[in-house]
Amino acid sequence: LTLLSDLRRAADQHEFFLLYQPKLRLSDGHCDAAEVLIRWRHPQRGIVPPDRFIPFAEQTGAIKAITLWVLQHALNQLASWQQLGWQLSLNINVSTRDLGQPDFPALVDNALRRAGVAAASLCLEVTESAIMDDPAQALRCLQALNEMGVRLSIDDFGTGYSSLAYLKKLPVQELKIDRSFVSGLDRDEADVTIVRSTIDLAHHMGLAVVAEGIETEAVSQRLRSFGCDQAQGYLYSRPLPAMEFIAWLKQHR
Ligand code: G
Ligand code: G
Ligand code: MN
Ligand code: NA
Repeated sequence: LTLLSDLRRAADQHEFFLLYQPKLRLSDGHCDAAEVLIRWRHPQRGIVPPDRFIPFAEQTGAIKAITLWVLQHALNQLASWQQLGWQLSLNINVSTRDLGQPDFPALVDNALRRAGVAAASLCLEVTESAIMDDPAQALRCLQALNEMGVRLSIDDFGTGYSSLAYLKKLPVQELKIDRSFVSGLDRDEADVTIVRSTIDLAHHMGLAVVAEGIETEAVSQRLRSFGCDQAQGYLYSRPLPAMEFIAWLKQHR
C-alpha cells in the first residue's frame, strides 16, 4: 500500500521515464513513428512495469497526473526531434479514467500548444475495454479529440468486447491487432484467420492496421502478405530510451 504514496511522489522525484518503440511501415521498413511506453524506476523496487502500477493508478486517480506527465514529456521530446529535422509522430497510451474525464481533450490541446506540436503528430491509443467502460462518454471524448486533429487508434484489438456497431461510430484512424493473435501467425491457423479477417475488416472501414508483438521474420512476412500496414515488435526493436531510439533510426535509414 505504500505504493500509492510512492506513486504520488514518483513524478515529482523524476522516477518515471519513457521508452520509445519504433513503428514501421511493413512494405518497406520505413519508420516515422514510435509508441511511447512508461517505466517507473522505484528507489527500492527497481524498474516497475506499467502493468503493475497503471491499473493501481487508475483505481486511485493518480493516473490523471501520470497521463499529463507522459503527454508533456513525450510531446516536448517530439518537438525537439522535429526541430532537428526528424519527421516523426508519436503514439501515446491513454487509460479508461482519462477518457472518462470531460476535460481530457482540453488537457491534450493544452499539452500540444505548450510543446508546439501539431495535433496530427499525435496518435492516442485507446483500448476496447476503455471505450466499452462508458461508450457514450468515450465517443464524446474521441469526437472532440478527432475534431482537434489528433489521430486515434484502438489498442489491443480483439481482446475486449467492443461491438462492431460501436467501432463503426468511432472517429478512429488506426487499429492495432493484439500481440496474442500475432505471435502464433506462423503456426496457428486460427490466428491466421483472425488476423486476416481483422485486416480486411479494418481496411473496409478505412482504417490503417498495425500488428504488434512481431518477434520473427516468418510472422513479419505473413503479415506483409496479408496487407498489414505497420508493424512493431522485438524483431525490429525493443522499446528504447530517447537517445537510443534516434541512434536506431540513423542505423535503420
Ligand atoms: O511496455 P509494456 O509492455 O510493459 O506495457 C504494458 C502495458 O502498459 C501496455 O498495455 C501499455 O499500453 C501500458 N502502458 C505503457 N505505457 C503507458 C502509459 O504511458 N500510459 C498508459 N495509460 N498505459 C501505458
Ligand atoms: O498494450 P500495449 O499494446 O500498449 O502494450 C505494448 C507492450 O508490448 C509494451 O509493454 C511492449 O514492451 C510490449 N512489446 C512490444 N513488442 C513486443 C514483442 O515483440 N513481444 C512481446 N512479448 N512484447 C512486446
Ligand atoms: Mn499500446
Ligand atoms: Na496492445
